[in-house]
Amino acid sequence: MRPVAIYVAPVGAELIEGNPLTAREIAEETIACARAGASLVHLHVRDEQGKLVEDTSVFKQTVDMIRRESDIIIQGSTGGMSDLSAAQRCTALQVDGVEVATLNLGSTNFGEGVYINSPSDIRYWAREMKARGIKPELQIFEPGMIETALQLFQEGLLEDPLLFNFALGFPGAMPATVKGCLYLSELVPDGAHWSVLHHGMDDFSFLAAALAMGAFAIRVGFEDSHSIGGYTAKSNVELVSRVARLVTDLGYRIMNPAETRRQLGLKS
Ligand code: KMH
Ligand code: ZN
Repeated sequence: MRPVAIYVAPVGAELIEGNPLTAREIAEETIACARAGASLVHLHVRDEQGKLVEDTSVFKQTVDMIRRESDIIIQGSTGGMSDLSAAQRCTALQVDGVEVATLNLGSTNFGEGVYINSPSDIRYWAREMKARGIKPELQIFEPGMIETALQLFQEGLLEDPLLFNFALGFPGAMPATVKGCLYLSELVPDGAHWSVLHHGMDDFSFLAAALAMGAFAIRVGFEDSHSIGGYTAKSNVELVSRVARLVTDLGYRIMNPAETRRQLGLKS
């Protein structure tokens, strides 16, 4: 049976009911998601009001609480729309326990907003990750960003295995369609892994198609959507459980954190 990983991004920017915000709430939700099958958690450096900040105190407490109970892989974010500088956006990399971090490979519109990731900032974050032995997960919003990743690989800023995450369905960016996902999957080099997140998640069959196309992982969570295939979830655990059921119903098996770590080539 092919192994598949489930990632969870539990904290949304929208302050909806059930969105965990305090260190304890995020840690408890993450631990419950790990029990439901998630092997990696994607976390931003936020304060307890959910605002993206430079100060890592809530983030550190969250990581420590998770670590006491679970071996889930911790992914820090260098992304998110904010007024933070490039240096302020990567304070997660300084926190013990962070093994993977997102690296956004270019700029895109999000609705009426503009999500800026300039080439010089991308190189800066890639260097910071390399210096700390933190594995980048390459956030891809459109096909040109894969080209940029391959360019950074040529420059020695990225190493094998390359980990791609196709972030699809954001308003104004590449939609979450089967053909689009297939096209992106064919651009990634042999030996690389790719995963998907579907902003809004109105079409559950898209996730099934991504799995059939060879997705290494599916990411769900309130950061990307609190509904799934028309159903509004009350917690991240519900989203993880729904995807876990999909994975096993399709005849795949769910990877635990240790196996996911090995497959991703993580050092820790
Ligand atoms: N929430 C999206 C903007 C990141 O944090 O680096 C995708 C994302 C990027 O998770
Ligand atoms: Zn994020």
